[in-house]
Amino acid sequence: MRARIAARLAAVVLFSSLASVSAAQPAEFGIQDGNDLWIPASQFTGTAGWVEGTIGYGYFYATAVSTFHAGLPLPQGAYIDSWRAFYYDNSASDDFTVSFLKWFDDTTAAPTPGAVLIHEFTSTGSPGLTSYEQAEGFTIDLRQPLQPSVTRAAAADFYTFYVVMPANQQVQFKGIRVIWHRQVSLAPATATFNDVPTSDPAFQYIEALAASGITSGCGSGNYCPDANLTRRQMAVFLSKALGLHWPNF
Ligand SMILES: [Ca+2]
Repeated sequence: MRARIAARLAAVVLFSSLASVSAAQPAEFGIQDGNDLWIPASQFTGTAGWVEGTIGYGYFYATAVSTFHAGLPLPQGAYIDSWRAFYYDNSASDDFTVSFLKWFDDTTAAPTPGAVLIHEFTSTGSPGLTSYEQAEGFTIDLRQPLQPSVTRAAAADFYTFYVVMPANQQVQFKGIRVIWHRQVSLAPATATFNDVPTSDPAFQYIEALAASGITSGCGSGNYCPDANLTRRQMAVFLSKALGLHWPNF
């Protein structure tokens, strides 16, 4: 029994030390965590079908000059730290091209989808198996060009990666990795609560809580920023913020 307790204590100590180590690293939530989104070439659809290549596992090429798109499924306010395209270019005459685009609906009587080019990369020469990284620093905004009065139903913007492939087996494409993280939304211009002016050091965060329906303040147009939080209020804040709790199945 004593050995078992000792083992359990050792496990607790080990777990505690692991916890203290991981405390210095980002957790799988919050605004510091880098999320890793992998979009394989097989998810890109376009003017021709892919052929799986023989050079490296999971590389694809096109049998005719072709263009391919893949959507970027990120939420509003997601911050793109960087993206990396994995490709194979061993052709002196043909190259691999990838673009990062933002698309939006035209609102005129003859609507035509529009696009804004955010970044484009084209390989050159015959470097062989390689990849390209683009540091982005870009916030996903699904409201433009209709902001700030856009409604959720009217937000038609989306982002894509756009790949142009030559008809050459010596140019192949594997996929794109996107690193992104969450952000707290920017502070609004005017204050919601009488007692939390725009100059308050927590203004941005209190406004974000109010805008997302987590709190409506303490009454009479106030938030009571220096009041104590009860366990009752803590439960409401956490449950609303995390969408708690649906049972597993
Ligand atoms: Ca080339």
